[in-house]
Amino acid sequence: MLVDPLDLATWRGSGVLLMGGFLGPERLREVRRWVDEIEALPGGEDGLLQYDETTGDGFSVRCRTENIVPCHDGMRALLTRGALIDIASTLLGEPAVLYKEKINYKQSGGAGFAPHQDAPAYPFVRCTITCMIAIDDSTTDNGCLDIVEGMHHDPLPTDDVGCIPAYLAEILPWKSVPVRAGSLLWFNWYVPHRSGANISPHRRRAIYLTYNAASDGDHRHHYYQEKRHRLAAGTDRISLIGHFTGDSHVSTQDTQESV
Ligand SMILES: O=C(O)CCC(=O)C(=O)O
Repeated sequence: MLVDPLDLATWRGSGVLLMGGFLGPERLREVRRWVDEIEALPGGEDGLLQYDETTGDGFSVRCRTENIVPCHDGMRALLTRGALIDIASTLLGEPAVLYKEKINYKQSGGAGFAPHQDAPAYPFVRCTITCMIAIDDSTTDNGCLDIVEGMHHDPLPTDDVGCIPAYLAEILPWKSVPVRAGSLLWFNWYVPHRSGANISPHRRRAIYLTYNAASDGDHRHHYYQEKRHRLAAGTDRISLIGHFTGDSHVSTQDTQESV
């Protein structure tokens, strides 16, 4: 899939690009099956990072998986070859390389994310762009992203956990961005974003792929080493910044209770 030149103007002007219908119905079914397989894998296998959260009603549920590429052939092919990397390269204006990948599951009752830019969480590179692949319809009820368009050129101040301070977040012009399952939402690392809890009865899964320009180097391995190192000191964080508003913990179990 190529990015049409008009959309490139939207991308450059806003730092955000919605691309509908990337995964057709059959491909979406296949990717959903992969997501189910990955969610059920035990943490630690081939470096897989599994994170759970305790929801308000006391259930421990999977909230995030990272470092998927070494563990899943189908996902590795989808994320590192073909159309997605081609689009990432077009949007970056030069060849792209995968920086990191994750699935956020946002189960029913799952928590949201505080206002943040991605830049403080992604060391070693000058810029990243992220692609959200909606695995389920992402809606205002189940915690779709809210973003601020046109603020994609500069870093904003951060609070003590690396997020956008409340005094600033409350005056930004947030816009909710529902995304249909199978569609893509691209945004660059300075785009302010946040999301609410999932107050619907159904899960809202999304894959997030982050790419950097190959001229900045291939840092995927380095990033995961750094993440393990920085988060080794007994923290329950799921990221290098403290944006997740839920009660998270690294998964130590092979199986989990489900809602
Ligand atoms: O999945 C979401 O609701 C938001 C995710 C997000 O902003 C992040 O993982 O950095």
